[in-house]
Amino acid sequence: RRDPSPAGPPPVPRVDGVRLLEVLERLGEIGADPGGGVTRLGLGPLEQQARGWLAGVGRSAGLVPRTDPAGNLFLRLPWPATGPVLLIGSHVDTVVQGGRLDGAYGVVAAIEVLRVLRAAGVRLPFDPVAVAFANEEGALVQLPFFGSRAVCGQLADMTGATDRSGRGAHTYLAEHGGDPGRLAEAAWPEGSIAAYLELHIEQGPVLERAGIPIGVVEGIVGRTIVDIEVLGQAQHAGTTPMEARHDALVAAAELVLGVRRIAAVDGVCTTATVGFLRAAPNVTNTVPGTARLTAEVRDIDPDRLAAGEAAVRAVGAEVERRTGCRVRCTLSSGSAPVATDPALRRAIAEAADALGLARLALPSGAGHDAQIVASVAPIGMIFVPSTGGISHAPAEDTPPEALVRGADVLLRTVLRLAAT
Ligand code: HGY
Ligand code: MN
Ligand code: MN
Ligand code: MN
Repeated sequence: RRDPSPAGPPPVPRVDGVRLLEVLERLGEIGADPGGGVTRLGLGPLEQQARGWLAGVGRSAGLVPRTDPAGNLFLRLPWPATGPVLLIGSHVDTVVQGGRLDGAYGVVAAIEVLRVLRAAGVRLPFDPVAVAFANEEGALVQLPFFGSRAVCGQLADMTGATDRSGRGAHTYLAEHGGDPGRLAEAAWPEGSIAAYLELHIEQGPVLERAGIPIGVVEGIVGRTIVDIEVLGQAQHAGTTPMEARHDALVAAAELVLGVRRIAAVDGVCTTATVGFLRAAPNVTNTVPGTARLTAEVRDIDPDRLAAGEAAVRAVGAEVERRTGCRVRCTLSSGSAPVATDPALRRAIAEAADALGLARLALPSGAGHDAQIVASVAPIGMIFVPSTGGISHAPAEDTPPEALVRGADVLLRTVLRLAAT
């Protein structure tokens, strides 16, 4: 009989991959579209249902859930706080006909990390708290990052947020688990968040093309959304001569192409997109009288972002001159570009290295709650590859083993931060 080998350091805990994938799968059933994909709009009933279900998952795993007046869900360990809060999470709302991973993955992984910490009885010098921020996408009520803005005390520009029919954020909140009268209480005291970590799918093609499993996010682009209203004249489609028309949809079409050119041809900013367009009265035999569209521009550089917005307004003025339709541009909402924290980037990189996973530093072209939290705390973000680079669509996917790897990097990063 050989002597037992001397006891080495205890094994570093790993996430339960099967459990992680199962929770993600079941969460994806809430708001599942019949034709594939998920529609679970922020501040609506399905986001509330998702939050409630996750609170139940956490509770049965021994975690302590809490929902705040802005509709944010928090889950914490069942013992007294051991220090300042390390917030870990993302969002559970989706765009219309989105995927099952955007946001949801980061929340489910954060909960999995807490379950592992609880089961292993790991005490950290900070208090890890999982969060599902409300209405990150702003797909229904057009104020993206609603929940994270509330946590960061950025309530001022929230008051007028409505859906496209003018129904206010407050009405939605009151109906679906929030409390508009106590919204200010959602703000955390200054200095109470030590750091924020967000794990997310890349939503673009870079990692998959490079064959690299882990992305260390360097920064997040800023975004400006401009609402555009086109006022033409509704007229009879059969009797109005072509040269006598003020066709709002034709003007909108020129706007769509003009906005595209800002980024695609002139390179003023990185992206410029018209994603929403609605003409009225939208009938076959009437020349369209009005149209509404949104132009959003993005860049990691604040000056280029500002130049992108100015270019959108210039395109509007030019189309107005040429078409004789009135074109009104109004700033809808915006977020500034941010950098991630160097120490958190280092911790993520070391976590990936310890797990033997190749990594790549890259910027995020998508917006994330992290960029709002960056105004009050250092932020770090981890990416995993997106199959075909597709997101905000039903085909959004990431191989299961890649999802598990990302969650393990998140867990390792948390443990790493405790050791430094
Ligand atoms: O649109 C975005 O960048 C994000 O997914 N909210
Ligand atoms: Mn998204
Ligand atoms: Mn997201
Ligand atoms: Mn008629």
